[in-house]
Amino acid sequence: MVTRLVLGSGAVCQALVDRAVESGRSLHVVTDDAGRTDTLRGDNRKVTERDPADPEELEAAQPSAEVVFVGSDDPSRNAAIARAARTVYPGAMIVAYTGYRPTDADRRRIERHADRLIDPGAATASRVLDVVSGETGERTRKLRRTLRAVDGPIAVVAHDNPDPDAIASALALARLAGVIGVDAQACYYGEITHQENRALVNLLDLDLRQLDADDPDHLEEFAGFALVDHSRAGVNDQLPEDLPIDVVVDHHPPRGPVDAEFVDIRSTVGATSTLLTEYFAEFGVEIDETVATALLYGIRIDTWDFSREVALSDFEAAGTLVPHADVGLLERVESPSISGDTLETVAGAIRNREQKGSILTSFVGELSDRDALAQAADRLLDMEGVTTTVVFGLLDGVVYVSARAQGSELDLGETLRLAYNRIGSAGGHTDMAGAQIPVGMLATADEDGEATNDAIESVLRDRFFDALRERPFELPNEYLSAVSEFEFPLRSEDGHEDLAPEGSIEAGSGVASDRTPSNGERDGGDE
Ligand SMILES: [Mn+2]
Repeated sequence: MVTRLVLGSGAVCQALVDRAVESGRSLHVVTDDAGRTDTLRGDNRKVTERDPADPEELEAAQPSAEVVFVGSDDPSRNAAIARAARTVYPGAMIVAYTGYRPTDADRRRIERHADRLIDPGAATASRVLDVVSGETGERTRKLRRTLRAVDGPIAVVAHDNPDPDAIASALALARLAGVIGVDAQACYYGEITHQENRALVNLLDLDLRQLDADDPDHLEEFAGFALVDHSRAGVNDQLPEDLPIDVVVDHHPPRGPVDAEFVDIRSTVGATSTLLTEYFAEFGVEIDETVATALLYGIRIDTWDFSREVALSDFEAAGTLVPHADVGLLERVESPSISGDTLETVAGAIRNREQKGSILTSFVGELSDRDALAQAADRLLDMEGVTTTVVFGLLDGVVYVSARAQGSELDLGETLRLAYNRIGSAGGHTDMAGAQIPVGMLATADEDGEATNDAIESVLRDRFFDALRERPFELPNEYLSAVSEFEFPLRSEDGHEDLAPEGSIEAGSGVASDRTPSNGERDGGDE
């Protein structure tokens, strides 16, 4: 059994412990914070009161561990704990939280001993909890181990007549294997017939091997096999049914038993390419332009340009890929329903988003095309848990606002009028509204009418939330809690409300809200 160890105490530790226990994982918490041990105690967890920064005490508390999370609120304390953990558990996967307001030096000291650093400012709440709850770390560790265990080249096989998602995933997994020193080749049976898919392969000059099932010896040279975008040998590929499979990465629910050393099937995401994009981040490998372009195309095709079966992680993956991808090349591959400019705007909106409850706001900076803003507001509305989107962008000295709502009781047109009519013009319907505000009208502008993006963003965001607050009688509870969360971004248990560094509101509020059963509220609100 994998031993999961949590060292330290604090709001993030508490959230992690609660979450892990909910999902049935057992944990061992070692902390010298006597005041915390009571709140940490409960089912499926052991709490030992010892100093985790002292190697001897740590070893006495827990002689061995596979996954270690370092999570106190204090950066220098986390550095000391990470060092002790590395001494006692040299082979463990160590995930360390930086704590609040880490200096660069703190960060470097923690990084020296940790495999992964969780930064409250950079990471989104869901990501932090996913990583610290150990799921992602363990998955990555196991994939690495499985690939490395293969003695010889691995064939990464796409399904027959592969589509862009299968092609990109095969290529990406082969690349990842290569990075950790394992020889691998992206392969497929059948034909790449679709004209756009051929164009993709040719324009990116993709290194794919076509396998020939009629040649009895064609698998001889491979020592291992991985399947992407499908999950069973002999089903939708021409491999022998009884061939031992090492790795499966897929997003389709399997129709029968899947037998492989490592299986990662997540049918909640829209594309296998999304999963591969995450592995690049988890492996700490920079995505090159070819792979990024192919993966982005894979996600777009499988989610119909983010309009169907799209999950939050698909958006996040696209947001990660766009800066690395050759978006112009994709426009030569096909005539997409979403232009390159729009895609950049949508990706920017995803990267800059802030979510308070179910309300998502984002400032995308300079626009090349007004229509892109409306499309961004539309597409972000498909994100899980989002019922309202408000997106801001700048064009020729005017700030444009596009807002969308779905399944909410909010009157967007009214809210935007209330928020922006005095400084610009605003209007629209309950579920779709917009506004235009000359930058010179914003109080933050100097004499030349110039204002920084940050200032514009905070003025517009504040006005929107102020307008929401002025109409409490129409707001369901969800919005009220979203608004108060916005004002008090982090409520740690010992009452410190000012611990969060600027820019960490997202992670802080996510951790706090994760402890309340917001799903129930949402379901109620939707009815
Ligand atoms: Mn797919």
